[in-house]
Amino acid sequence: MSLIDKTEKRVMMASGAVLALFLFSVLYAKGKYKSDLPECLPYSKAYETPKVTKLDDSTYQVFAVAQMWQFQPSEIYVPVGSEVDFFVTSKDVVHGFNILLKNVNMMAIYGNINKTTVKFDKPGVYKITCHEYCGVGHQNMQAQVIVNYPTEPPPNLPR
Ligand SMILES: [Cu+2]
Repeated sequence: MSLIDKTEKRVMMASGAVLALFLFSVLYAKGKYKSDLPECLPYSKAYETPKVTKLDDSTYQVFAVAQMWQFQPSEIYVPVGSEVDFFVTSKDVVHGFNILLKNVNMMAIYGNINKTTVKFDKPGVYKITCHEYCGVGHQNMQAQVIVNYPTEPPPNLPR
């Protein structure tokens, strides 16, 4: 006679199956949507200085710093087709870092660096919003990524 009840065994098997399905879904989604899961990097003071660095014609690095109640830099200009690495940190409380239409949902945390990579294939203005309540000025906390053609757009393309 077994020490584990039959029903208990079934529940354990079912939990195992759900767990396996969950892990599979996460890995599948990561592959299918080619999502670059946010990473945590070792902290360095250097990331507290907001800046946009051009690595080459289509690769940029942004050190985004959140603080009550603004993001810096507040306007980031990149050409269409750019791949942008965002390194996000906070100077005070926990802020959110959400890029509209780009599936970016991160936290900006004091003493931590979160990194994600975003490819901007279409021109437009992509709003960055703080979506973690951070105090009285929270609703004003916005920035934007402005994605433009590198030079004049071809005449048959809309602006
Ligand atoms: Cu906020």
